[in-house]
Amino acid sequence: MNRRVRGLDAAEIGVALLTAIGAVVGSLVAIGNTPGFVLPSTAAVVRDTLPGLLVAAGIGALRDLAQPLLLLGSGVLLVLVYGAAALAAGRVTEGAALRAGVTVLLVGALTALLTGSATSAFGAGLGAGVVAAAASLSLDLSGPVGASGTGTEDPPGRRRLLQAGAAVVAGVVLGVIRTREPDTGDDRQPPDPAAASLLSAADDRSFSLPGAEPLVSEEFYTVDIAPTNPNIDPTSYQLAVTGEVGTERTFTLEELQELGGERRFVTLRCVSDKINGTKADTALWDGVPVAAVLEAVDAPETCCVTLHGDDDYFVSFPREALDPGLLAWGMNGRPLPRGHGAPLRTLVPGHWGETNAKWLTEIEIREEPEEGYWEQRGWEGTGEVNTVAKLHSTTIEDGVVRVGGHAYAGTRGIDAVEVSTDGGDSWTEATLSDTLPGPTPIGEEEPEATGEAADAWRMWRHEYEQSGEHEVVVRAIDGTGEVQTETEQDGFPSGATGWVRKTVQA
Ligand SMILES: Nc1nc2c(c(=O)[nH]1)N[C@H]1C(S)=C(S)[C@@H](COP(=O)(O)O)O[C@H]1N2
Ligand SMILES: [Mo]
Repeated sequence: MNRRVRGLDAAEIGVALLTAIGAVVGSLVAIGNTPGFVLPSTAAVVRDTLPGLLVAAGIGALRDLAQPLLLLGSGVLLVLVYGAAALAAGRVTEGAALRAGVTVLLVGALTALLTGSATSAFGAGLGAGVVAAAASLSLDLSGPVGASGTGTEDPPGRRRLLQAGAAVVAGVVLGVIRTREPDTGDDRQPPDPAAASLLSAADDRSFSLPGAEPLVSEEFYTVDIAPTNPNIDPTSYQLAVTGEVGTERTFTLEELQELGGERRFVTLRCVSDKINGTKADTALWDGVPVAAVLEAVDAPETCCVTLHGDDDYFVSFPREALDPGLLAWGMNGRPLPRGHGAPLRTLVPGHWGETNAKWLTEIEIREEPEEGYWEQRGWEGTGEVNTVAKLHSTTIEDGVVRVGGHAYAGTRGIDAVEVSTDGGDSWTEATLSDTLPGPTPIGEEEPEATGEAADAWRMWRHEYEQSGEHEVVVRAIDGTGEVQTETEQDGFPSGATGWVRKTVQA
C-alpha cells in the first residue's frame, strides 16, 4: 500500500516506459523515417555533443557498428527522458485525463526541441497520449477493485500494462506500415534502354567470381554522417551555386537536366575502406557534367570549392578536382536512390568517396580552402584514391586454386594486377577484365562513347595448381606504371595502403 502511495510501483514505471515508446512510435508514424523522426534527430544531437575525436575514433574502431550503437544508445536515452516526463505528469496531476494531457504537452515540447519539427512533435505527443489514455482506460473498465482477489481477475497494474502494451503494439504496426512506403527513386521500373544496354555490356565483361561483386555492384555500400537519409521532394528541389561566381543562382532538377546529360561508369571508394574491405563499388550514373553548370554561372577559375548536403554534410577540395565531375540524378538506369543522395549527388573523378557529396544543395565556389566535415575530425580524404587490388574470391577444386577480385586506381586506371602464390617471392600477371565503356551522352539513339577512360575498377582472376598451405599476395600496377605500395598503413587518416595477403590451404 505504502509502495503505491509513494507511487513508483512497477506498473507505473512500466506504463511510463510504454508511454515513452508510444511517443517514439508516434513521431515515426507522423513523419516517417526521415531526419525529423525523433530517434535519428536525438542520435544527431548525441553525435554532435560528443567531441569530434571520439566520433572519428568511434568510426575507426567500431566501424560499421558505430551508427547502430549510436541509434541504440539514443533510443534508450530517449525512452528514459520521455518516461521521466510521463512519470512527472503523473506526479503533478490528479486524474487520468489531466495526466494524459500533461503527458502530451511535455512529450510534444521535448520532441519539438529535439527535432525542430511540429509534425514530429504532434505525432510524439499524440502517441504518448494514446498510450497513457489506454492505460487509464483499463482502470475505468475494471471498476472498483476488491481486495479479495479471486485470482481470475488481473490486478489493475497488470491490466494497465496490458492496455498500454496493446496501444504500443498498434502504434508499432502503423509505424512499420509507414516505413514500408517506397523511397524517392525506389521504383521498380525497368532501367532506361540505353542504360540497360551499357549495363549488359558491363555484365559481359564481368568475371563470375564467387564472393566478389560483378563489375556493376549488386549491393552498393553507403557511408553517412546522418542516422537517417534526407527525403527531398525532387519537384521542389533546388541546387544553389554561390560564392565567387559571375551570377549566383539556383537550378531546379529540370533545368539541370536541360543542360545536357552524360552517363558514366564510376567507382566510389571510402577513405576508411580497409585494404581488403568492401567499401568500394561501381555503378552507372546519369547526370550533367559539372562544367556545364559552372559555365552557366560564369564561374572563374578559383582554388577551391565546398559542397553542401541537405544533411549538413560539407566537403571542401580543389576546384580542378570538381570541374571534370558529374552531378548525378540517376543510378543504373533508374532514378538515384534516396540512400545514395536523391535527387542529386556529386561524382568527383578519382577522388575518395567523401568528395562525392550526396543530397547536394549547394556548390560554393571559393577563393580560400577550408576544412570539411571529415577533415575537421582528422581525416585527410579529399585527395586522389590509393591504388588497390582486392582479393575477394578464393575457390579450391581438385587441386586447382582460383583467386580473383577487383583493382582500382581512380583516373590513373589499372594496367595490370600481379599475383604471388609464394608470399611475394615470384609474381605472375593475372587476367584482367576489359575496361568499362567510357562516358556516353544521354538521349541519343546510338550514343557513342567519348573515348575517355571510365573512372572505374577492373576485375582480375588467376588460376593455378598447388597443394598445401601457401600465401597469396596481390598488387596492382596503375596506368602510370606505378606499382601499388607495399608499405602498410591504416585507413585513418588518408586511406589504407599495402598489399592484400591471404593464407590459402589447398
Ligand atoms: N551529404 C553527404 N554526402 C556524403 C556523405 C554523407 O555522409 N553525407 N558521405 C560521404 C562518404 S564518406 C562517402 S565514402 C560517400 C559514399 O557514397 P555512397 O553512400 O553512395 O556509397 O558519400 C560521401 N557523400
Ligand atoms: Mo567515405
